Amino acid sequence: MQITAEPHSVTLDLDATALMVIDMQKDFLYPNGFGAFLGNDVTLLQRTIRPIQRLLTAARMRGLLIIHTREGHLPDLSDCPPTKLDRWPVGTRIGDPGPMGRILIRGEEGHGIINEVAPLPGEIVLDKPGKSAFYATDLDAILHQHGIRNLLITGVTTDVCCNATVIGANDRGFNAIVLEDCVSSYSPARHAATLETIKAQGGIFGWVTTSADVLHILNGAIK
Ligand code: C5J
Repeated sequence: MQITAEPHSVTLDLDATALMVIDMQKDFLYPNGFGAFLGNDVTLLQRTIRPIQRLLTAARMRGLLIIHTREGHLPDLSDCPPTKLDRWPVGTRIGDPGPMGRILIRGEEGHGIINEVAPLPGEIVLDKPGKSAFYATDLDAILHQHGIRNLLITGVTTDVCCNATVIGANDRGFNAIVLEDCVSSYSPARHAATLETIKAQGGIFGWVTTSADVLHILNGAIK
């Protein structure tokens, strides 16, 4: 099936396609989360919630593999490299007490996925210590096991974890198709620049499309 995208349309075999919902965590999206505590405008991220909900519904109906990710670390921080700790002032570091529990620590309230796009039982929830969903996770093996070649990329933030995952996917031979209304950044400028880079030079890292284009295909293909 051909899907409208930039820089050019892309063939999508739905049986070889997974929906990735990246880091839709309370700490990033809720007004009482860590992102807001740092002064970010979380409403910029919240605009992704409705389109992701619609996609999840259609993907579940079509039987697509759905993979949710969460960025976070073990309580003893043994999986957290110094590069993720040292650059920020004490009080705003991973593991410090935040408004919704210890910042980006597995099991804390803020680390959880927002209620609006909560995973259903049986859906994969991948805990990742890095920005890329491929780093120190079983993602590559999971995708091969399920015969997946295409990844529909949604979640937050466009410029950090979504982008790192797109680049990781491209390097490993997976097609990354980013849904522009389903990803967002605390910075509209970085969001736009990231999408521009992904689709530059004939699709150097992947493709950019919209949820409407994907829903059109998914809803026409419900089994
Ligand atoms: C994500 C971040 N998920 N911005 N993390 O993008 O630190």
